[in-house]
Amino acid sequence: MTDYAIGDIQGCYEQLREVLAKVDFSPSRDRLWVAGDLINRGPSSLATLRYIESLGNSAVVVLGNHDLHLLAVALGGHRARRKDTLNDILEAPDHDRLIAWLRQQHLCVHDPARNLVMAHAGLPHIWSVSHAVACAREVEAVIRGNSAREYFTHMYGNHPDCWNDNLEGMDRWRIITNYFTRMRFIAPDGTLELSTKEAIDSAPDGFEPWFHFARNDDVRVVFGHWAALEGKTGSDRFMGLDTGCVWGGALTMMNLDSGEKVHCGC
Ligand SMILES: [Mn+2]
Repeated sequence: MTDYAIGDIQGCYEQLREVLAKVDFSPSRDRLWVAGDLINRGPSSLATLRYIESLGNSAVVVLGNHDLHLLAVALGGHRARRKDTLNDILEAPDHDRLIAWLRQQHLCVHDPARNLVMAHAGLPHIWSVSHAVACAREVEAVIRGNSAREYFTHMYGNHPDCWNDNLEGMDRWRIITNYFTRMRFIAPDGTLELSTKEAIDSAPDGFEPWFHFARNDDVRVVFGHWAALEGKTGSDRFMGLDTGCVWGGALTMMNLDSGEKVHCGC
């Protein structure tokens, strides 16, 4: 069995199948870790979602901001945006099943045997792994439960912009969601800066990429979300897999045992 991790697919279904074929991926034998943003912006969101759902236990999936956006449109009364390519999913006969499946996915997964965490945007230095997993489980329960409609209606927003143990309800759910799915630049105290999306050298004053801060552990992190990094973090520990497939870059998949990467141009 080989475990592979893949970055933001964003509906690039053909490239997904191409990169899987390159390693002779077999769901009966191998496992695919998907770092979020399965859908949106690309041409084949529905086919991508159906395929990953069909992998069953052979897929380990965390939700990205685009996946949450689909749920916010489907459940939270938000309108699709002009650049969204979600209509094929919203109008699909198996829409309800796909949405129900998406609601069961994680915000963060931890594999202690591999000393590995996967989250779409990353892991903030202010949280231990166990705290991060506990925070993820809190919001995952909301997404699956009776408060989902309220959560998705009020999910969007940049405030609060910093973690605080005393936060409750929607403010708490929103900041946890933003750490796991939208974070790029962060301040030493954990304050998020969510408007800058460019490369590392564009850090606003007082902020650094989240993976520049020291941690009290040596956990490795697989993440996506930040295409402008072009897969480079300057550290083997922090594995950025979003190489901007949907923007004309490449789809990147990594063998989690060997660290070897396979690419497919888009
Ligand atoms: Mn993203």
